[in-house]
Amino acid sequence: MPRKSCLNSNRTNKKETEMKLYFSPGACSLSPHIVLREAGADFDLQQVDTRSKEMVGSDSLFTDINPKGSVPFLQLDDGEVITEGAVIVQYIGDKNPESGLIPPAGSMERIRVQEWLSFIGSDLHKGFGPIFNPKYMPEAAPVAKGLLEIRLAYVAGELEGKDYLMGDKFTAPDAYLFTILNWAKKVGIDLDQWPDIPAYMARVAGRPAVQETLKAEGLI
Ligand SMILES: N[C@@H](CCC(=O)N[C@@H](CS)C(=O)NCC(=O)O)C(=O)O
Repeated sequence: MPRKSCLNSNRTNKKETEMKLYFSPGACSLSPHIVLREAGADFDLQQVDTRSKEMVGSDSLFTDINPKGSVPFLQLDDGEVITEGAVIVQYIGDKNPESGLIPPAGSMERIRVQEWLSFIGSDLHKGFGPIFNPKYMPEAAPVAKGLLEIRLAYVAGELEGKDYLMGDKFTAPDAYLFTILNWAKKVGIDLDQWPDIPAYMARVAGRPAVQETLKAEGLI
C-alpha cells in the first residue's frame, strides 16, 4: 500500500501546539497516535525512518533527540522528550483525564490498565522481534510465533463478552493492542482462529479517531 508523507500534519487549528509525536507509519507509534486523537489533544506529527534514523523532510537524524533510535517518542514544547509507548500513553491520558483513556493513579482500574500495557509491550510487541528481524537464527521465528499464539489465545479469552480490554470503555491499552494485532497477518498468524479478536479489531477500527489516525499515517 502506498504510504503518504505525514510530516507535521497537526490535527486541529486550535491554540499553539504543545507536543510533537515522532512516528513511523504502522509501527508501535500508531498506539500513542491513536491515543492523542482519542483524547482530542493538539499535537504535531513528525514522520521518521527507523532504519536510516532520518526525519522525513529534513537532513537531521532523530537520534539527536532520542538516542534510543526507536519510535514512538513525544517532544514537549518545554524540550522534554518522553520515550516508551506505554509511558507516553499514560502521560497523554493523565493530561486529558476527562477522556477516561487512563484511569486515575491509585485506582485498581489504573493497575489493570498498567498490567495490560506491560503485557502488550513485553509479551506481545517484543514477541514479534525474532519473526521480523532476519538476524535471529531461523529456528527462532517458529518458536516466537508459537509463544505469540499462546498469548493471543489468552487475550481472546479476556475479550470474550467484552467490547474492549477494560469492558465497555475504550482505554489506552486498546490502542496498543490494536496496533500490535495489525502485525499478526504479516507473520502468518491467522487471527480468525479466535473470533473474538477480529470482532474486537473491527470495533476498534470503526472508531472515528482510529479511522483518522489510520488515514493520517497513510494506512487506509
Ligand atoms: N521499548 C520501546 C520499543 C519501541 C520499538 O520497538 N520501536 C520500533 C518500532 S515498533 C522501532 O523504532 N524500531 C527501530 C529500532 O529500534 O531501531 C517502546 O515500547 O516504545
